[in-house]
Amino acid sequence: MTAFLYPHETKTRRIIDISGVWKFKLDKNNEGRDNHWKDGLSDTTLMAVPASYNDISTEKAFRDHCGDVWYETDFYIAEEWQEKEVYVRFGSATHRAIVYVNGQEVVSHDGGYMPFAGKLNDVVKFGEKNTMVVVVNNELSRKTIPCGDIVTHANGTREVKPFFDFFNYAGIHRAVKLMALPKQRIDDINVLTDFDQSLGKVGYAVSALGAGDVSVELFDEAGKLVAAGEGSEGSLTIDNVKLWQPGNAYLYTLQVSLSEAGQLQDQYPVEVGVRTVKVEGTRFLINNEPFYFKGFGKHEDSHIHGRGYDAALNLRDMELLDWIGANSIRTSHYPYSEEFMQLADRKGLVVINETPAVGQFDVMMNFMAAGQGGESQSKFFERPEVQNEGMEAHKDAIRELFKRDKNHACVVMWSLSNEPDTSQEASDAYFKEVFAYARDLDPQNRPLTFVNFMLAPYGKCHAHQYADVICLNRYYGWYMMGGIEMDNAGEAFAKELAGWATENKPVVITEYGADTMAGIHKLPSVQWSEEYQCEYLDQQHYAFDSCPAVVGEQMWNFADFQTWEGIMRVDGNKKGAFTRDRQPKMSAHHLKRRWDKIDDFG
Ligand code: BDP
Repeated sequence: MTAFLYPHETKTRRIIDISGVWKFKLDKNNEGRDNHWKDGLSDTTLMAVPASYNDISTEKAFRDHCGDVWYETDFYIAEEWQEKEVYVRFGSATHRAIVYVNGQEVVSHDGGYMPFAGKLNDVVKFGEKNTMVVVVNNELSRKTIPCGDIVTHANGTREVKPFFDFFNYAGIHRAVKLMALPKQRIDDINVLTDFDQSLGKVGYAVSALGAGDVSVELFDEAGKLVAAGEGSEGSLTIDNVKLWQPGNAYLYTLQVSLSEAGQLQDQYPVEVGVRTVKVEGTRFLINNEPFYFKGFGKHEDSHIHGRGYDAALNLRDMELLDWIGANSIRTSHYPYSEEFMQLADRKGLVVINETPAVGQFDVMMNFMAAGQGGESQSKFFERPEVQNEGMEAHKDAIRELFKRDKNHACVVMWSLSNEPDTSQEASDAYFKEVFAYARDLDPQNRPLTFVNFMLAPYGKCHAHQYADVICLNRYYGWYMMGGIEMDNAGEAFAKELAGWATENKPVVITEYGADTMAGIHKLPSVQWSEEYQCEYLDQQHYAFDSCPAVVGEQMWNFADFQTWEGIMRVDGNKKGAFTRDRQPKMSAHHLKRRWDKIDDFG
């Protein structure tokens, strides 16, 4: 668990951020592993950490690289850290990495959006300079999460072909930190909250490494002690509890201490929002009230940084979400940074937390075929590599996400996959196993879902029976029934929704959108114009309002974002309500007018 507790500095923990500008080298000929680049790089250029490496250079070779890239930096470890356990921790490296310190491997990790940490005590020189080399790889296959493929072109150039449209940004995307931790320490904490009228309850379970007695104290936002307890498991009560509410967050701090013979060994804080989440029939209840999701599917995506962590961007996004009257987002299509999740807790932003399982169907062309009313040719879930290695990678991704994010009040539901091809019969057995696996992992037992795509409309989906909430991505009026036919899109969508409503589960529309170039205005509207996007939204909203089982609408996408290049996209996906530089399109004002009138509850 060492990697999964966020690196907070406390009385007993020391953290140093070693992000910055590091040495960097593309492994154009795929030779670094054989030629021991782990021992030190030559002929390097420079790279920002954290950042995607793709959009920094002016060379295509960087942007479109397939395979390994190498990073190197030097760091010191203080003499006085010898008594501690010392780790290097990466917030994420996409999609996989191996870390070497002074030539020796300290950790490797698969999966591009989760933290990992390597122990340094046996490989570092305390009080002296140490060298770290990191190899990061961006390849995708049907055995990886997310899914994709690699093609080799006539001139020998290899290209990653993701089975999704967002750009396959890669690199060290989140901060790299040195951590000095006590040997006897807190290793894991679970919280479970509840309330009964004005009485709040915070259940907790702590596991520790090494001996020691656990005690906990709960503080309110003013720093006042409101409850305390002894022992590694227990329940605290809060009089006159202030609930964590959408748009109106309140966070207590659970201070966990580990002591031996009266000596403090370790201390670690967890922010706790007291709230409950439940699905009842077609209603999604937060704090026992029926909640209506208003918001977006997002991306971690911006100019230059790519998918690299950007604190200013995250704050701007929070401001825009607030302005437009949104109360929720989905972390499409991978887990976002820990700092984003902390902000969501703080701001009361409701989050559907998605794993990086995206592209679980054979080719993008199926998607095109579906838009034209064709049948999927995909045999994705019949492939042994998907059923074996792919399934294992998927389970790893779920387990790690739940471990990292289980205590966040903002997380109200887990999305296990985006748009898998559940029109195939073989997807039934696959998702039966994946859902069964995930069911046991969340101490808070939050609802589980996956996001259904239009190839598996009502009556044709083989996996929705395992989901607590039906999440639908639909493009009536864009990929199908676009242009002159759009006037019928709302009715067609409403018809499908009426089918889903008979399942007696809540329905959330997790994607609906139309590509729109900011600044193109047409009267009458045409596709890609700002007018069309607004008219498109009206058609969708008509359908949602016709169906009482619909408990939420998350437009695709919050902002324009970078994609692979090709005939479907003009320098990116332009379905944003905001542009990539976070300014509103006409549709943003249109949405605001609607969402300002829809209450969070009701
Ligand atoms: C959906 C995908 C999303 C795409 C969107 C689109 O879930 O990632 O960006 O379509 O085509 O199928 O805009």
